[in-house]
Amino acid sequence: PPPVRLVDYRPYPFALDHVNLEFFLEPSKTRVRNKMTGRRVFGEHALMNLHGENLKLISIALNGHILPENQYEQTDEGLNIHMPAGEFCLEIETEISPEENTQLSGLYMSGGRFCTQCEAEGFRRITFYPDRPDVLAPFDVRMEANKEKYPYLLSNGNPGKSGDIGTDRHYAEWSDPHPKPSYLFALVAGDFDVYTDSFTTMSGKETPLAIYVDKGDYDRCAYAMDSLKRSMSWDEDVFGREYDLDVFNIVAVRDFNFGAMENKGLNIFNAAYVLADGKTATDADFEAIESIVAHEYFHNWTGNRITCRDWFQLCLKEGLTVYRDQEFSADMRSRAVTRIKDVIRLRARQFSEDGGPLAHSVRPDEYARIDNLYTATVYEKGAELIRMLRTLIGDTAFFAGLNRYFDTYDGQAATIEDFLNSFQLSTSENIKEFANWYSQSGTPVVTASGVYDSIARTYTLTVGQRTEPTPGQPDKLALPIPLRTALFSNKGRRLSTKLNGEINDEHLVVLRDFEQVFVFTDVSSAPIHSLNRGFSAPIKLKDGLNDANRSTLAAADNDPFAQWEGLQTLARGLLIDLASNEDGSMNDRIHAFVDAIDEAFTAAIDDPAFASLILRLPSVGELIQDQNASDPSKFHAARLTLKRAIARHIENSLVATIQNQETGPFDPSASAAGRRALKATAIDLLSSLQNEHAQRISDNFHSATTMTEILASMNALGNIEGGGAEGELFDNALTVFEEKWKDSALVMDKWYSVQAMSVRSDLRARLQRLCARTDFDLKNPNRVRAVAAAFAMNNPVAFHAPDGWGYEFLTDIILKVDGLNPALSARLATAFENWRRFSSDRQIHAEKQLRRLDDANLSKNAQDIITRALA
Ligand code: HT7
Ligand code: ZN
Repeated sequence: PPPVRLVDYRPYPFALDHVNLEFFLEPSKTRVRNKMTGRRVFGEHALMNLHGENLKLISIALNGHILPENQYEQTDEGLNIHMPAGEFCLEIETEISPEENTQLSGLYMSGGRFCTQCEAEGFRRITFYPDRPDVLAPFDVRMEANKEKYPYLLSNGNPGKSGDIGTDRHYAEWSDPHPKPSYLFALVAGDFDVYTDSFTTMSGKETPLAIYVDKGDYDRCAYAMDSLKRSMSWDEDVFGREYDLDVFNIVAVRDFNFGAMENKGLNIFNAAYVLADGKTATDADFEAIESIVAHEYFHNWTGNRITCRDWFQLCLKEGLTVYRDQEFSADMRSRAVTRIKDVIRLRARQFSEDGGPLAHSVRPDEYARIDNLYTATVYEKGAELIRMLRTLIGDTAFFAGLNRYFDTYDGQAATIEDFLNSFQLSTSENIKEFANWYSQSGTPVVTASGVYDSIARTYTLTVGQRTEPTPGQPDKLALPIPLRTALFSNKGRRLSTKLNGEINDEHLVVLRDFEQVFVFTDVSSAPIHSLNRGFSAPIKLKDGLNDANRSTLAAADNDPFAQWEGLQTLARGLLIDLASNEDGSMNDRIHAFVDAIDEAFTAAIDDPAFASLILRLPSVGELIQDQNASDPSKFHAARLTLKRAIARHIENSLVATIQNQETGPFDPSASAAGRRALKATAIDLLSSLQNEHAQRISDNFHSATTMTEILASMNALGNIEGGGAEGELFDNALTVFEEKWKDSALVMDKWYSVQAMSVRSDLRARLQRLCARTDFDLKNPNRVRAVAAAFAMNNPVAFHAPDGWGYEFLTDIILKVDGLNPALSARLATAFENWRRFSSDRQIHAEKQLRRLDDANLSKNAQDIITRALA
């Protein structure tokens, strides 16, 4: 089918004034009565197009009369109805089968409960409807179901009447006064444990809050609830946004394609991002819960109150909301550590997307399948654009622009143009060129070089930008790139200098052309430049510095991000060279690097979360991004060499860190998590010394009291490559873990993942065994991802095995999943996105599997990814 194009956008000719939905819930046959009242807004003879998919049509009535068949036509996409002029009341009854819905889009069953997922185009799988984000209406919902099996009946908005029907059935009504698009509709019916609390909003309104979870999970809700209350309070304090309904509900479900969904007043979550306690969740889990609960809550304003005109504008809500959740996490935790983690994630996921065949702009102008547009580019790069905008126009104009946007577009479906215009009206900066960041794909590469004139005391910094061609965009524009810049003396002292008439020890250099020269004056000594501090722009920087300069910056820079970045750049260069030099000629550089790491690590020891990041080396995935014909196993070997050098150098300190036992009750705070993060890093580094510390790590596994440490130890044992005794330690740990947690699906997902990420030689057989287990459920996305995504995304050595078995293994899973859940199979297929970057032997194997997928007559979602990957 032809792609959907932004230029083809046309407003809908009808407006809906009200939608009334009635559900008669049964797993195999649910009846849906949909009554829409509205009117034609323009176009005299317009047909009314209603989307519909997998629906059994029972009846249609228009203005109280059954509609004769010649007044409408049913197509593969839905219904087209000949409408009279003026107002209408359209009533449609359909039947659906939630229990047969394995796609997890529309109304489906999860763990015996009814739940929905309507974004992006799931509502059309519930009833015939203009399922597009620019058609907004207030909804009233009535649900009827068996009372014993489904005691809780929930939907959007505020609760209304409820009561019994006969002896075994009951009903509940909900009313959402805020006009919303269909993708924000939600319904849940089932039996739950309910964790309640309340929040008093800034205008003094007490709002009941509830989290609905599987029976038995009540004790694992406290952190999510606390995160929710902190999010509500933060959104008032920082963005002035108040909650606007009488209640706020969250439901956790086991089977979900994504992290969570921001349905108005009724957020539905993947249980993995709600449930946590000190025994079963890692610190990463706690951090993710805090961030996702906040993200979905923040959507109430950025996404729900103001929504997207069409799906091309997805970044309007997602980029802005990710930016808001990142700022929230930065305020709740360490700002520097949060920023570093955000950048690691951006580099791992977005930069690789932007540099391969799936590259697309933050606001694309066409797409084949909407589900495949929920990408790191739309989300993470979208957030970076908001951050850059704030840097460019300053805090005052930024918040003025946002408030203008909220005031102007509240209750509407908006575009990126509307959004940017709100800022343009609030700043004297011209942000016209900034819009190009939304339409141009690819990651700009920025180069810098400087010349010092000791007589004139000037430093002339020449900065250039270039963006490689991406699919459909051979020629690139110069983008406005804000680079926070400081100059340091070669002794590591930050220099106060003058740029554009302003004296400061940090300047904002805005690169607008392909090449530009910036002259700093009053420069007291030959400087070393520190550019893109805080990662002020999502670019790749070739800073023109040598290793000695970078070591100086790493030791001296007062900006923790810049310090960390200095070490990462050193490490990246070293690892890339190490991967192609196996003759020991690199020893001096390795020693110098290890000394730099040691110095920075020692200086950071009072901030364990940051110290653990100092010890982190760029991942294999990051290293291969700018390489061609690369062999991932060589990068893995290079990392291992460097990890060993670091581990040997600070071995005593690492051992002491591991021996530091936690006491007292579990503390989920960022500082306690930081201590555990350092311990996990110490375990990982010591495991690089192979069996020397295997017993110590195994002992740590058995004595550890937190999931973070337990998993770090298991991961480490799984990464000690030899067979023999260490293999037994790994297997023994797995057995103990399984025995303890076999009844907890979310914990067992971790057990699956640890194995899928192991580099041990028995991995292939192990994976086959895992997939043959009865609890390896292809219908459960968390379980499938625990094996397939963990393997393909986090185990580059095995996934890119020289004989191609890793590619074949993933392909086998994609083929099995696709018939059940196309959104999931398509996402798994993205693991092949950079197949052309690898050595020719790998390319041959990858292409063979891609062709296998291409020939398999897969879903449109998966086919879209495969076609683009092969193009
Ligand atoms: N806005 C939500 C997106 C989402 C989604 C998209 C496609 C398929 C399933 C989905 N579940 C949720 C999530 C968010 O960004 O908050
Ligand atoms: Zn979102």
